Amino acid sequence: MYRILPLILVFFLSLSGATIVSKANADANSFSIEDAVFRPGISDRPGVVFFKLSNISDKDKTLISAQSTSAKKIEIHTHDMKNGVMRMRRLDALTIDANTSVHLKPHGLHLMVFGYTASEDEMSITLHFETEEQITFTPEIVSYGAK
Ligand SMILES: [Cu+2]
Repeated sequence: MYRILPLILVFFLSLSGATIVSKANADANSFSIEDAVFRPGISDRPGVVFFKLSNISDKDKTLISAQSTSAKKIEIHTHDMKNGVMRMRRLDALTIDANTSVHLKPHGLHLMVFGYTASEDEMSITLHFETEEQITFTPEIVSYGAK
């Protein structure tokens, strides 16, 4: 009996895991991600992620967070001009209107990656939306100096 119980638990855990995966696959139909690039920071400075995020659904979608198992924290940032100086500012959320795209690019919107641990050659990032939809992508890792 004591041996069977953990097995049953594992079975139910894997069942719920499977549900999450299929939901994520279905949700992936609402979005497309193109030209995703991750530039790790030099030494322990934060890195940045750029990509084009398209909302290919008929409803507005709001990005509320991003995470990666290879980073301590990922924030949504934009740039503002203040007194003639370009400054980064953290956003709590980023809405992509129905059937439009946003471009995360240098000097504009970006994801800021803190505490990147380059333990593997690839990094996957999961975006979480207000609707509980999520999409995972793997940006190309490009170091500074490279183009
Ligand atoms: Cu930033």
